[in-house]
Amino acid sequence: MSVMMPWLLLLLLLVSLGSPAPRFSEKDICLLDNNKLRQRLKQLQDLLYLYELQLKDILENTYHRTKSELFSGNRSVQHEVLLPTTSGNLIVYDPDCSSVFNRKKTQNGYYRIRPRADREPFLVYCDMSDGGGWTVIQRRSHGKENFNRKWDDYKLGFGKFQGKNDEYWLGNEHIYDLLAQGETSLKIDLMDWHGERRYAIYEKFQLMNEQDNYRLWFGTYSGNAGDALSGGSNFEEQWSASHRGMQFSTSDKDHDQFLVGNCALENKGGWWFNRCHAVNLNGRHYKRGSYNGSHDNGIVWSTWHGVWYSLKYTAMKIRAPFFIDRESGDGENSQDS
Ligand SMILES: [Ca+2]
Repeated sequence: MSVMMPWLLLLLLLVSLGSPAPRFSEKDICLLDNNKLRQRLKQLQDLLYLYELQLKDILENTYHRTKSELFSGNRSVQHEVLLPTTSGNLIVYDPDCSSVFNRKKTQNGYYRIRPRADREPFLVYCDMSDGGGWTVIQRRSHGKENFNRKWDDYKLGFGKFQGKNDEYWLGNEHIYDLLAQGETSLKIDLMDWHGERRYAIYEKFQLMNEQDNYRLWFGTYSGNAGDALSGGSNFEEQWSASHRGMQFSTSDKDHDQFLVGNCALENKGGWWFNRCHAVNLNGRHYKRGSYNGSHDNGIVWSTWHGVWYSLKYTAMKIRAPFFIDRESGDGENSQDS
């Protein structure tokens, strides 16, 4: 017996264990190569797309160079990085005013927000009082803005977005995008011609999309202005005037429940009319308050001053229900005009 014996056995064992090389047909090999090439192409396309985005970003923004010290092993290395400027073209888009507020921007005013990354940003008034972080979707104050407008204006928004008291409708499409972010509460601030204030809060404020004509849904009411959006106190009023589940109507697109007429035409503004309303914050701005005429077309909140009283100031503002102001967080309701 020699020492070669175990080697020979091992060799034989290895040979017997080794399976024959897989036999691919030419077609299989072609397919494999094809898939590999496709994968590589996909990677390169992704990379190209990424570089295109970066190039676009660099062309559209101002950057400045800065030295950054990095530690590599036990020595520090100077590293040059490109940073966007902190003024001018730096793009910071918040999805809503709560996000603005949380970036410590706590002054009331107009901010550019972008609830949807694939759409353009737009200006909105942020009410940073009253707990902060409110996105204002509608405001009436001096009556100079014309709210008797058609579908497209109400869809895209109108009014002025500069001064503290400017009046506007943010636009159903923008409101829809804001609400699509998650559960939202609506707070409505009201003021009469004596400077007295009331408010109404609705939980789970929702709009359907344009195909459903921005149909309105809302949940539980709280406040001191009365639950006018639900139509009023008695059943008959609720049946004819509740705004729950109503589609949005304008003078040129009548989706109301009033079969023989056009609520938006009579009431001089777009709203979620039933037949016709207990609330219309987009109605005519009558100076003085009490008014009369053939239609109750003022700025109406029926459960406070009735339908023949036109309010002086209104604001509709929205915020996530769980938003807590980090500074105070005491739930105080100091309303701001
Ligand atoms: Ca009608």
